[in-house]
Amino acid sequence: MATPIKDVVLDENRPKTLLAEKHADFIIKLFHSEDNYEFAITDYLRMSGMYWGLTALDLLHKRDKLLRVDLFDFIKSCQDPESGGISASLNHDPHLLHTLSAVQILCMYDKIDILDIEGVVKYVASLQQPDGSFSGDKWGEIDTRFSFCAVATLSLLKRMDSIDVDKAVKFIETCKNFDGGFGSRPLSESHAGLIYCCLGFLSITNRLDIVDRDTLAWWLCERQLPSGGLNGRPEKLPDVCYSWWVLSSLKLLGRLHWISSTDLENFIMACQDGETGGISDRPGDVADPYHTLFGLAALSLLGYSNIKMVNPTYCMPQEVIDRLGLKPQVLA
Ligand code: GRG
Ligand code: ZN
Repeated sequence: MATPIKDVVLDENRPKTLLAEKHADFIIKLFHSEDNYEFAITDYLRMSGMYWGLTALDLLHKRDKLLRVDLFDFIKSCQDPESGGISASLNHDPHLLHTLSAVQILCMYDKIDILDIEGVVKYVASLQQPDGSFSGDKWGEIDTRFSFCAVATLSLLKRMDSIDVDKAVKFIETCKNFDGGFGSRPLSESHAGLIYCCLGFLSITNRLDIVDRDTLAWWLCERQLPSGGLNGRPEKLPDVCYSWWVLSSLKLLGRLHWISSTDLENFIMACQDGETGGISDRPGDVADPYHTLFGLAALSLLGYSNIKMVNPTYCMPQEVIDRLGLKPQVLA
């Protein structure tokens, strides 16, 4: 039976070029909107939100437009002195996702020393389970996202020695599916976001050899729809964030050329908001910093001029990864 396709149609009057200035203004405005309702209700994802915004701004060569020293005080105050983990915001529980985001931001600004680094290392190591997997926090949810967050954080800190890497790899291997993809746990459905997490994990641990390369690359390139956009799994609508999760995965597999870059570029451009700036999941939807970062990062992988080169494993500027001397694995 054929797989039903859900897609969108791009409007003739859609934006066709990159609205870089507008996107920078959109991000900067978000950093100055502490008093509004939306800011208040997104407290639970503040640290990752800051990583999305600051990375987007940096990729646009506009980092200097936002000089706020209180950012670093805020990050420092989110580190829990007891566990060493970092939370999304003040008075929240520490979590691996926000620990990684904080470490990513501080690496980008070369300010990692403001943290208690031993505390972070101890926190990440404490979340590894006997089967090699990682829980996201002390409450115990297991997910391949957290395996990625753990090794991304520790590799940025050059402390991979603090966990059992072989066991961590074995757990990821148990999440591999018949279609070459990976899910959140053993026997879970393949999903592009989790495929990125598992390939990013294997790139950092230098174990991309365990991947069924062409089976997976085929599944990934099948995510492209007639609109040019990519979905995260069969029968789903296209969404700009999958431009990153799918494309970075194809890049790690050395198969970026298996999708049409012109069609994807058209789709991402069509998701820009010409009035407010920013990029949304689909044309006409409300823009947000998450889709703005992943749209820009995908354009960077496509070689778009005027956007800094992004690293496909860490989703950080390549120049930062080079400065740290990291060489995550990428298949030729
Ligand atoms: C440093 C870039 C970076 C990432 C950190 C958090 C994380 C690691 C990656 C997230 C990966 C991701 C997007 C996982 C998706 C999880 C999931 C099963 C989402 C379900 O999505 P739906 O059903 O969306 O809401 P679709 O598009 O499938 O309809
Ligand atoms: Zn999305």
